[in-house]
Amino acid sequence: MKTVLVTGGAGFIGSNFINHILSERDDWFIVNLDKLTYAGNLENLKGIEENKNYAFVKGDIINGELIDFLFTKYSFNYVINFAAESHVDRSILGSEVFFQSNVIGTNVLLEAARRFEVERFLQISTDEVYGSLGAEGLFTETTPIAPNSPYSSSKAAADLMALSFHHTYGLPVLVTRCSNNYGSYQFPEKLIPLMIINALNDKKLPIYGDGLNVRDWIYVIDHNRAVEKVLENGRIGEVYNIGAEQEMTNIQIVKLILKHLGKSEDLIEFVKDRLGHDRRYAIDAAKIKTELNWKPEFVFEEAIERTIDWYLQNKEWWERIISGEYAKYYAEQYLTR
Ligand code: NAD
Ligand code: TDX
Repeated sequence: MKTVLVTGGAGFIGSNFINHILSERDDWFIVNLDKLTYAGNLENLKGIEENKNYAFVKGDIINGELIDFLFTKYSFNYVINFAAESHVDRSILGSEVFFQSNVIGTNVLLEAARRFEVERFLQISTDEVYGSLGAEGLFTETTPIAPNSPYSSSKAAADLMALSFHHTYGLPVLVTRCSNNYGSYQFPEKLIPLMIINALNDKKLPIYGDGLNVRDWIYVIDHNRAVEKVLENGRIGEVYNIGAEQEMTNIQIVKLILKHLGKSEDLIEFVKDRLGHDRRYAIDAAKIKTELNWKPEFVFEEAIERTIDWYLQNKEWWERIISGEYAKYYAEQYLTR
């Protein structure tokens, strides 16, 4: 039995991870530490509280006292740090909380992991740390780090700090850099859920700039299976890219969503571009495929339909979000441009 600290487990990827692990295995005891920011939602984990291999703690990863208390209480074998402020647009509106949570928070966890001698520490990083690509080429693990937004620079700082703890102290660190995820429980500020929900509500779909920016999409379950593999079998001190070779322009994605929902393309509205908008991300995932025998199981066309259907069937989940505290930000950011 391993005790595993999962931070940020009430968010999109973390909650999918916990639901996935606890439905497939009973050799992990998971402590989910989450601050429950606007993006954290315990509804994503409905029913899990009953599981004997699960405990939830509401708290901030920058709270060193709490972190020490939890490491003492649970003697964690593994740490997986999903917790982060994750939205690029918000980092452009205000960067401070990104540095608090993403950089200082990661540092607090690394310091505790070092003192309490955990067996493995997995830092969930992102492909955005590599910056932006032109029309050709892919990010490999040796591509120089060159983040462009306050979000991605905070993630790059955390990523490099984690690797430095391996180099300096021998902390058993692993880092994953994944491409854009989609799937159930994604907060409706991100492209895919935002467009689905706006289309369902016959609201305009705001596409930044010319809509030709490219992202490389992966279904959240494929990402999480890769996380599980890297944590257990990855080589200590190594970085693993994760991606599903599924590049799409934003306009392609939006048109596909409209088609699936039977809505008119007249809903599309081109709006002012995101400041410093990265043009293209694309991941070379050869290393994880050859070393760890991982490959994506889902093809985009099916998994996006599954995702759209999930939002159709879980209207209450997102209606509570867009009518609650988040409503003001949502209205200002996405409905009035
Ligand atoms: P999310 O915003 O949906 O969830 C983040 C979670 O972290 C929330 O539950 C929030 O409450 C929690 N959190 C934030 N600050 C915290 C703090 N200081 N202490 C404790 N909990 C805190 O994000 P997501 O999309 O699920 O992303 C999860 C991780 O994966 C992030 O580290 C992100 O950088 C990384 N990532 C995301 C993607 C993507 O496409 N979404 C791709 C690659 C990497
Ligand atoms: O309203 C929109 N209109 C639009 O054109 C929104 C919200 C986005 N976009 C564009 C911007 C990007 O080119 O769609 C693309 C995807 O945008 P986001 O969903 O905000 O994702 P991105 O900026 O690519 O970052 C995501 O992937 C990497 C996650 O939010 C990060 O957490 C992750 O690290």
